[in-house]
Amino acid sequence: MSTYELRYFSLRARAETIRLLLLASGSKFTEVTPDWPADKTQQPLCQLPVLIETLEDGEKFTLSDSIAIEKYLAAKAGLLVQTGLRATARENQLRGQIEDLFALQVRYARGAEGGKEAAVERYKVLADAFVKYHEALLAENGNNGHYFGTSTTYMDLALFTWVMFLRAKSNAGMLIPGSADFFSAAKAPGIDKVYTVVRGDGIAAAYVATLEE
Ligand SMILES: N[C@@H](CCC(=O)N[C@@H](CS)C(=O)NCC(=O)O)C(=O)O
Repeated sequence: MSTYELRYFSLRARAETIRLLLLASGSKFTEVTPDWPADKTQQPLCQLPVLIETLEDGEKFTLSDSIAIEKYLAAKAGLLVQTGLRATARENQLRGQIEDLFALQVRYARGAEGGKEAAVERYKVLADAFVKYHEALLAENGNNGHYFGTSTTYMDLALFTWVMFLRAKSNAGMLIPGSADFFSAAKAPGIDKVYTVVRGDGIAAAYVATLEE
């Protein structure tokens, strides 16, 4: 069985779905927090997260980019949608929409004043469209707490960590003001159901236990 090293900052942000997937699959892994920016150039693409897999025979596989890492781990755990190319394309689209909003949060948190305003305006438009689109899709699937079919897949997990990121009290000061409101239970009941179902799903139990730590 492979073992893993996950390199990231001590933040619940871009590596959260990766942590969830490692715990959900019962993988043996260690977390390393590089010294930043001193260790920046030691990373394959000068950024984090980075995953290093050590295979049973000692071979190493190093992967950068959060979504690539997530999809690799989800595929290994059998958590990607397996009902055809269109479902896979939709899964990629939905995950990409989360990334668009996440990138705007980073722009807001890190950007200069003018950049902040532009990030807020863009976020409002995209979050509104996101919620409408996802609510329609989830309703089409019977509002059962899953994007695809009747069991938890990668997209459900990704949505869970996104909503968790928005709702975490510890993040409140750095997020776009009001950004979580778009995703409230009242305004996004289908999305909230996915959040609740994943939180109570055995697959997320090991991860959820870490939230109380
Ligand atoms: N597309 C990349 C973006 C990675 C990224 O922006 N990482 C940030 C942390 S969330 C980073 O390494 N920042 C430190 C720096 O650029 O110096 C991914 O999803 O992994």
